[in-house]
Amino acid sequence: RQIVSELGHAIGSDQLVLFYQPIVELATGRLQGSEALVRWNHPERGLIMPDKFIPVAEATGLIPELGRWVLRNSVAQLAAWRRDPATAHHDFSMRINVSAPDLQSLEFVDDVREALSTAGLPPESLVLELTESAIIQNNELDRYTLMSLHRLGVGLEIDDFGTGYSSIGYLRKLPVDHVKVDREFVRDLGKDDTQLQFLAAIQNVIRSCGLDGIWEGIETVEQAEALRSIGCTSGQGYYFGRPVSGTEFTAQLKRQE
Ligand code: G
Ligand code: G
Ligand code: MN
Ligand code: NA
Repeated sequence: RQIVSELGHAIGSDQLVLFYQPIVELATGRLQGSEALVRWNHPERGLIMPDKFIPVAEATGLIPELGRWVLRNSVAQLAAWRRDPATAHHDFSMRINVSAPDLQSLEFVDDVREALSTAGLPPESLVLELTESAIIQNNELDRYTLMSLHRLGVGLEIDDFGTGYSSIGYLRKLPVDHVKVDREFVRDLGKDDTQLQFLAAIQNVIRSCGLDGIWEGIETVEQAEALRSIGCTSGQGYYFGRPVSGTEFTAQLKRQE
């Protein structure tokens, strides 16, 4: 269809843009990193959100090319922030979303290694966000790719945790470092008295597996405070900042210093 050829063209002609959303330390509000979120700046239709074109890219084989574009550009942006003394945060990391088909490509690990070395960044400055379904496909190639990425030293994160159909047993088995808990859990805070205890139990499971939990979808100060009160350390959401353009995020970084 038309969108497929247009998207193929868009990737090669600077129509994609990355927005960035802050990830903060809940206790202090200190910036820990950002998640890169792609948008398509279509010449006629304006800014198109990823839920409209990522599934198309996944279904039509465009994902590896789109993923490489996101990888290179996000890492270049992080390097630029680190180079400029006005925006340099030494332990600030970049998170990118990785699609299931990316893990099935043997070149993906090489792409990641090359993007980091071109940008002159250490592997731990990049965190790859993978959905439960991408990570639990249980095939040898995915497992091999995951282990290779882990050995390379990039951070691995399970995204949208808790919404899939997989068991929590894999938290102890997979080579992941971070778990981003799906925003539906925070959204339901305040619906009844037991929800906060339920979130505390999730956080305890994550911690007891030696993993770092990131809580997304935080929209109010009350939600941030409640999460902090049960020992959650990292968060993301409109309360701390919406996804914004690179220019705007750079301005926010400068204000933080
Ligand atoms: O930015 P927004 O909240 O609209 O993102 C919607 C969905 O699109 C999220 O699930 C997010 O993970 C996904 N997404 C955003 N950017 C990218 C990207 O660069 N690559 C992939 N594969 N998915 C992305
Ligand atoms: O699936 P993933 O976690 O990558 O999705 C990120 C998406 O979540 C982005 O589209 C972003 O716009 C959205 N998002 C980020 N913070 C919030 C929030 O506080 N509330 C809601 N409803 N969506 C959010
Ligand atoms: Mn994500
Ligand atoms: Na998520």
